[in-house]
Amino acid sequence: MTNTIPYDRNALRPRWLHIGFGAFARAHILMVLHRALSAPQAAERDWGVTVARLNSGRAELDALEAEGRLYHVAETDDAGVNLHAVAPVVGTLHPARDGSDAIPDHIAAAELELITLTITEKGYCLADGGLNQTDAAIRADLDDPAKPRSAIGVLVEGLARRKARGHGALTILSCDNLMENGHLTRAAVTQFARLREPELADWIEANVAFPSSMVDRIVPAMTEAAHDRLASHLGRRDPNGVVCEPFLQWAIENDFAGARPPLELGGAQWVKEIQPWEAMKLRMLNGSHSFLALLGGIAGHATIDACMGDPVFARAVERLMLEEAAPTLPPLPGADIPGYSRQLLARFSNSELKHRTAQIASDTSQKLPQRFVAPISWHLDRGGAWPLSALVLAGWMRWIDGVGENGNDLPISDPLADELRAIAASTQGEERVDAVLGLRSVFPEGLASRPPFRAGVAAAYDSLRIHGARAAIDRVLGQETR
Ligand code: CS2
Repeated sequence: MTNTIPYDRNALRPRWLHIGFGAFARAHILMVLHRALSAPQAAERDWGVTVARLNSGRAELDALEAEGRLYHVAETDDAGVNLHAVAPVVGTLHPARDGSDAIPDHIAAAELELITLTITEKGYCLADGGLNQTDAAIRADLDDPAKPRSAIGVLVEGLARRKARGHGALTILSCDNLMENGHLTRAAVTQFARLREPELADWIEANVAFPSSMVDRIVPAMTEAAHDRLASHLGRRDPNGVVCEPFLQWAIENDFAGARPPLELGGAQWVKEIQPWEAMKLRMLNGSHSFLALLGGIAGHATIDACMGDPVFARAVERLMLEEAAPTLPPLPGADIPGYSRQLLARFSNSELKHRTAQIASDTSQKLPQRFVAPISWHLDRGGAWPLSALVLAGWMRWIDGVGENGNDLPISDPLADELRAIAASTQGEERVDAVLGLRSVFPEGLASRPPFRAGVAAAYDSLRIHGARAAIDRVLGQETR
């Protein structure tokens, strides 16, 4: 049954703007606020959120308005379903519907205190830990800053208007799967601002906080089948409804510019040092996801739970976590790594989610750096073994052929799609390995130029080509790795 809303929606004020109203934000960011507002001990019950999309998604926002700004989240696993009506949204914004001034003006409003972002890795337009000044969207926004289209351009234009109106402190909180996502957001925003006007960059440095955060909840993109499953619980279709797992975690660096919502009442944790949390989640959960998605997809598994039903994949992913990811992690007092990995294996096996391998394999060029570059470098520095990580990189090289081992489609959806297709069309074997490892935005020179790195990846790619994904993994499992 849907629970009733335990807070007064009329009391909510637009103190918070969320950019990127996708499935993840609905089931995680807004859900945490919903829980916090619902907590009987909540003192502040006026944190309302305006939700925005920048490009696609206008129809979803229109549908949300039509539904009275309310949507449903079904938390589900093999034990059952918990259905929630989620209602902290107080407004919606889309440039194509509301004009290009709407979001920047909203950022300038005195009442706004917090902006959260789920714009995916590529939304930050980063290169080498800072702004990618050659990115086409960034160039276009620098040429016409008052009509921005990129998230960074929109944030900076909003902050310029906020400065002009004399309104102060604001917090911008990144909720994407990047290491030190707050620092990266600060770098992208202030560098863009400095290219526009140095004074604006100085103002941002003095007035805006960019805490980092680690977010975790598995929320597959909604499919027709998922909408049908949700409707079977809800009794009707909800265009903005989401199906997700029961697990939720949000660790947030306690570094806000002003007031902060009582997110701890919704399950979030305020932490001093975020890096160990980020590293643990990105390398253990997300790294394993890329392993299962790429190699499982190649082997013909359509979903993560199907991979987990295959004993070779299930054993391999546990070993990847415990032997290749865990040793590389910075210390996190109190962390129970074996328990965390057992919990991850159970989460991946959730057969209600139908999390598509092809979805996780999208944007792999944006994901590999934070999931694998540091762990592999760690092993190379110490002469450690990283054969399963090598297979992930090899899997990406194989994925771009576009067809899996069962004749299944392997879609290439990636900001580097054109380069990847060109590499796939013109290279094989060692040449393919060198061409992919030559993608500098993915593999930094310092790693790509290390002979044992290239040799490890080339051997994995060979094994994958000769034996196929499952047998290549099985051969690694059968070996003594140290
Ligand atoms: C996944 C993540 O698509 C992906 O790359 O690894 O979206 C993952 O489901 C979340 O980070 C879980 O918190």
